[in-house]
Amino acid sequence: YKNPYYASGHSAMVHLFEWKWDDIADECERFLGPKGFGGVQISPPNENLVIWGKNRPWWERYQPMSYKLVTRSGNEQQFADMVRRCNNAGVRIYPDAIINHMTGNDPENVGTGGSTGDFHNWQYPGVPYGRNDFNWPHCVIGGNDYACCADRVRNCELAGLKDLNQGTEYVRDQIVNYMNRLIDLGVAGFRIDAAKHMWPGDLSVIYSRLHNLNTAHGFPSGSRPYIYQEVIDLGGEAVRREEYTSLAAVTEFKFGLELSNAFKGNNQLKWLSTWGPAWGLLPHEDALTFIDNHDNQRGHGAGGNILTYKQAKQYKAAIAFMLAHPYGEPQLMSSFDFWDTEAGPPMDHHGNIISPSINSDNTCGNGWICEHRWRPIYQMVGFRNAAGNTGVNDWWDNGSNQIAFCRGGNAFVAFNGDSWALNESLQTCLPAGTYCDVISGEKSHHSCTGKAVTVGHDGRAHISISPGDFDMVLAIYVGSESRL
Ligand code: AAO
Repeated sequence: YKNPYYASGHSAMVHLFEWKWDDIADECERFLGPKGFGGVQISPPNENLVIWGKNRPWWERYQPMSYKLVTRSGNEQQFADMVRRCNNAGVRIYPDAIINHMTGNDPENVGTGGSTGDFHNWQYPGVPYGRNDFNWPHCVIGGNDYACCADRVRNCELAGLKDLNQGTEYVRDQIVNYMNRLIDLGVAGFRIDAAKHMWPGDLSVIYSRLHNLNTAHGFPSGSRPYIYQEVIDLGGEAVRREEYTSLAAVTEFKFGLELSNAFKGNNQLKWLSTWGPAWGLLPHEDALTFIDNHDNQRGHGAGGNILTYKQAKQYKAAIAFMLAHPYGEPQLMSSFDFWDTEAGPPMDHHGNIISPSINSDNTCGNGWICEHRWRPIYQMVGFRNAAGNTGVNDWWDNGSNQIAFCRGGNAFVAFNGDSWALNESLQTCLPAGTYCDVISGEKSHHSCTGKAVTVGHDGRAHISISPGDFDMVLAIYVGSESRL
């Protein structure tokens, strides 16, 4: 469950938060596949409660009404079409699986697929679920429970959301059937929402009953789904992430916190020479890594103190470090613009999601940020693919916030987080030649639109990044030569 089964030569996953299936299919073909992205995390594909009372907030999708594949993102046929087209483009699909709970006690009770419910009586006829399928006696997780009481974290309701009992065979069957339908349609794995709130033993049974990935979609026979479980563990809680790593991968929330801290200037970049488990992070193969996610970019979940698209220069540098470094399985966030932390995606007055528009410089419009289309970000996916499974070598730092390292003999990156210029002759480990920095520009007609770096026969090159530069990063790799 720890192999994402990316197509060869592809890496890194992007969360296309609240995107429509048709738009994701287009994006796989026109951008993600050609740029070498490995996969897409999609918003929950199953029917959710429609919440007009809060003007269709983004979080209505975390309140399931049934396992019918009908949401604002599209219907079952559009879902199937997206998975097929993305797999053909070499891009895998990972749905967000909401299997811990159903809805809260909202006064509205109709879902995106037309299912209704009677929440005060735990009735969800669209599945169907009834009172016996939920944990009993009824209780709600309190803020103090996280520190003391693992049983309450798992048996009581998260934020008042009706808490399914995954210990019963009937509930397991409904969940397994739902996930297997998605696997048969060609998905490569799942994010397990709120995994902390489910018993590892129950999850283990559910995972063991999942089908192998569909060979008709290009997966090797016998492939198990890639599973990454959402467990927020910054330390000091009754439930620990290690309880889940024997089952599958886990979201590593310390990763984004530490890198945000460093790239905001609160911890010197030179310390990143030991980046990885030495920082208290999970073992490499257990960690799904990211800077921000859809919760903490807006103060939900592990909240606050995280770099997001709103601090673009530092954010791009933190993302570049994540993609340049071999540790972890990186995931990128692709957001819609927001100020109101509860607001849903760009939508018309019927509540239909408005598609992103695509500008000539690759960026998006119509209220979509599309961080994954920012040049320094997508170019670093290319860097990661060129680096392959090499390690970090030839680490250099100035004793402060200027750092640089190589990935084998294929790729070189430098960062300047100091308030003075980086101007050094450094070992790049690359064959002699002239390379285009993929951060300040790109290769175009045998020349560079940004900085050009000339590597000598000893592998050394003059590297300069001044504090006034648009980005604090410089990156070159075998493949970014100005002439080939
Ligand atoms: C909505 C309304 C609620 C209403 C509810 C039911 O907002 O007012 O009661 O409906 O009617 C999302 C939204 C929720 C929304 C929900 C359903 O975020 O606001 O509720 O949809 O529509 C915990 C869970 C974690 C969860 C996170 C939000 O452990 O699994 O809360 N994330 C996922 C999704 C998320 C989604 C759900 C789960 C539900 O990613 O989008 O909710 O499907 C501590 C614990 C964490 C805990 C947080 C927040 O964190 O460790 O496990 O996350 O508290 O309660 C420091 C600490 C850090 C701590 C944090 C906050 O940073 O270091 O550990 O402070 O105290």
